[in-house]
Amino acid sequence: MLKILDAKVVVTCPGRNFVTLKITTEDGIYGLGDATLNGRELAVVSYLRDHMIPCLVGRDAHRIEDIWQFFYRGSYWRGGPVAMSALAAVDMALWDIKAKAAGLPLYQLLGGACREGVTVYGHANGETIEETIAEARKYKALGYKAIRLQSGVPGLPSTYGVSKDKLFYEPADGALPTENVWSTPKYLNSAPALFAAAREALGWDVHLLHDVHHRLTPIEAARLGKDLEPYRLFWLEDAVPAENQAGFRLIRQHTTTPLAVGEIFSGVWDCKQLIEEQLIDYLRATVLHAGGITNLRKIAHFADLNHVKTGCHGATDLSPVTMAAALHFDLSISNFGLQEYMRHSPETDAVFPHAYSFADGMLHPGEAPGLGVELDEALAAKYPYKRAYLPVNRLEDGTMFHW
Ligand code: CS2
Ligand code: MG
Repeated sequence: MLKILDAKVVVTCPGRNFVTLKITTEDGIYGLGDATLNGRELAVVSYLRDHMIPCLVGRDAHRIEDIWQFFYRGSYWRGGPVAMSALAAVDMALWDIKAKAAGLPLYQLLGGACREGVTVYGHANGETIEETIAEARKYKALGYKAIRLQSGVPGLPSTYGVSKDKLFYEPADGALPTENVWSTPKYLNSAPALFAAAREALGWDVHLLHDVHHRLTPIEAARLGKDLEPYRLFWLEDAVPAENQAGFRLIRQHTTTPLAVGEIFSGVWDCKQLIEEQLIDYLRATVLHAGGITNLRKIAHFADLNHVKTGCHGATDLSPVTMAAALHFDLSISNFGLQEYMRHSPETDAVFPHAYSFADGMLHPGEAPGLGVELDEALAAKYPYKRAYLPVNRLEDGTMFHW
């Protein structure tokens, strides 16, 4: 028995908001869990502080699966991004504790390493094709084997994934939602040219990816997939909003461009049909938003039965705690595909010192016991919460659209 004595939520904003759960046991061992939900952070803070922590104290920290089931089934109102992010934080912290108690890096408790390192992809973006390719060259020079390309759309003032700061991308940019403008015709006319130029400039020994960010209809996505086939993308991400999983059948009928989806998924029910019918190639679900390591392992094993690989989300709004947990998970599963790695800012890295490191296009979680991440609470306290929203998107005629 490793009795939970205390659990607390730390909110900090070293350039962007992060929500961290810290669970401490009677032996003094503590574990960390990330509970950050970009733009809705305080909802998860309350879900943890007001509803979950009172039920945590006094339980045996070793009983991870039982505690997971207690909070999943016991909440009655199952699933969704707030509850599953909160549950994920508890789960990450308990796995951190268990591995620290065993004196092992977490991946060793998850079955050990299936590979030498975790191949990651970086984000190259620019206002123009030329600027985007120049950024991509920098990532190639850094040793990345896979690079996501996002470029400005001629005729639009801004678009997803194109940021002022080229190395640290943070979309939550306003105390109230900023309004972006979108045009699918302008986008569809410009995207293929980006990849034609990219293959010309970068060659074929680097994986190229692209994030549509939920903005097409299935037939538009089918057209884009066909247009991009000559450039052999590693994946085309979030081609359409995925609430209607059957919508992916139409895309699949028209194109062989590999499809990735799932960074906003809360669990297996968001992707069961996508996986069973092999409507996607990569599942983007994360340790943070899909209910923790306990849940994501089950989903990954189910995906493995259907030729679907993992491709965990790893944007800046997932803290280094999630990045570390993802790396232990990625190292330990057989159907690993690719890991997103949007570097955090130096301020964030100072608040969350960590053992994971980058070399030769891969990240490794390191050999520190547990997740291998710390939380500098004194430094965290210097960055108070600062409300920030993700943008919203309207079509040129003002119609509300997907961001
Ligand atoms: C994006 C994210 O990294 C990605 O693939 O979809 O940047 C996403 O926009 C943010 O995580 C939203 O908070
Ligand atoms: Mg994405």
